[in-house]
Amino acid sequence: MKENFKSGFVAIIGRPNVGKSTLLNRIVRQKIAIMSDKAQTTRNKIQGVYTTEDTQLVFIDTPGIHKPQSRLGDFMVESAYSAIREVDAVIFMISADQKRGKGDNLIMERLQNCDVPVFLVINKIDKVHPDQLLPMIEDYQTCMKFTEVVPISATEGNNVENLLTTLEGYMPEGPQYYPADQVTDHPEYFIVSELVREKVLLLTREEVPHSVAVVVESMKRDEYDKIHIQATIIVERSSQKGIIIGKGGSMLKDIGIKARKDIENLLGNKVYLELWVKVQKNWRDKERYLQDYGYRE
Ligand code: GDP
Ligand code: K
Ligand code: MG
Repeated sequence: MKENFKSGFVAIIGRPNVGKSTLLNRIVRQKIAIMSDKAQTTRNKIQGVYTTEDTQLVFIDTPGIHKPQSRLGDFMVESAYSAIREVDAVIFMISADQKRGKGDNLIMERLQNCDVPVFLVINKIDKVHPDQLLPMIEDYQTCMKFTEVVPISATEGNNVENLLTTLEGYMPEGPQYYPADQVTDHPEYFIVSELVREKVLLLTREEVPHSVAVVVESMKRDEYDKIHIQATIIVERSSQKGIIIGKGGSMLKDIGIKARKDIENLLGNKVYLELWVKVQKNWRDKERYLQDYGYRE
């Protein structure tokens, strides 16, 4: 263990769409958590690792807290709360352009009993007038005591450096868990599947809801260093399959082109991406499918 090295795990928790994944991506400067303007796109805990000379912060991006609607929903909420118990600090993120809601109150109820530092991070300050911040901070401070309050803009990058320095100050002495050049400990399979799923949600908009999963079946490198990937998009209804394939396969082609670009950037290799679409009724309510698709640890 390096002399005086500090390290710790930091959970990012907050209502859907406040910008948790955006912040994580900015911090690790690489696209690892998928971003979308739809709620609940992040299903698993995704870790981003930020390493400096003397500190390592390991971030956990949690699925949004919301009312569970299926067993997958239950799992997502549980996963968010279990993250709180394993960490050295918690970022409770809110959005500057949103009023405090039930979801926020629910989260704060849970956070009140937690014995690690809790930082109130107000994101999207680029969207509001600075005068709006103080009343907002005061309002939240009536609910619970925060270690520090840090306003940021995850998309613009405002004050993100300051947030990192602040967090570093609260980390205990500890080992460097991951090599300095590693930004995530998730297998590439998972990240690739998330990138494909992001494109499906992005391009199909409201027509294909969250009942979509992507499984990477294989990833092989050929003699020219090109990576061949086979992935299956799983939907619940055949009508959704039709939408994803599109007229003459045009939608699936678009999804493939966009996902391939991101995957090539991520892996630094040329990629050949083969996509399949499969109907699997009610997979969200079947525990064993959750296991198969990696939503259980
Ligand atoms: P999550 O559900 O909390 O992970 O939220 P995302 O990171 O997926 O972000 C949800 C939406 O908010 C996306 O469209 C982001 O581009 C947008 N967003 C995130 N951070 C900011 C910010 O600082 N300013 C603005 N204007 N938009 C942001
Ligand atoms: K989101
Ligand atoms: Mg997210």
